[in-house]
Amino acid sequence: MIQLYIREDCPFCKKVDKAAQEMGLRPDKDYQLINAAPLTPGRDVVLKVGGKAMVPFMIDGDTTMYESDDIIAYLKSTV
Ligand SMILES: N[C@@H](CCC(=O)N[C@@H](CS)C(=O)NCC(=O)O)C(=O)O
Repeated sequence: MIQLYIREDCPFCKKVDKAAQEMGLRPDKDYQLINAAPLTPGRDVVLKVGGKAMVPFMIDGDTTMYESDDIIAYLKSTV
């Protein structure tokens, strides 16, 4: 399942989540939202896999991506 690392207070994260839902994707069914606020396990994954302390961050198998617009474009083209 696509993993989307987010922070509750992040407008770019909200934008991606909203776009995903508008595409018909369902949280917990089609993609997983994971809290990546500082000092969370999700933050550790973002840093380890992506190398940058930035959200939103997406993992879909071997594909990883920062940048909300890129993630939305990826979802549109692949899902
Ligand atoms: N251009 C990026 C901006 C992302 C961004 O600025 N994210 C902020 C949160 S809203 C961030 O990662 N801040 C640093 C942090 O959370 O450690 C995008 O569109 O995704």
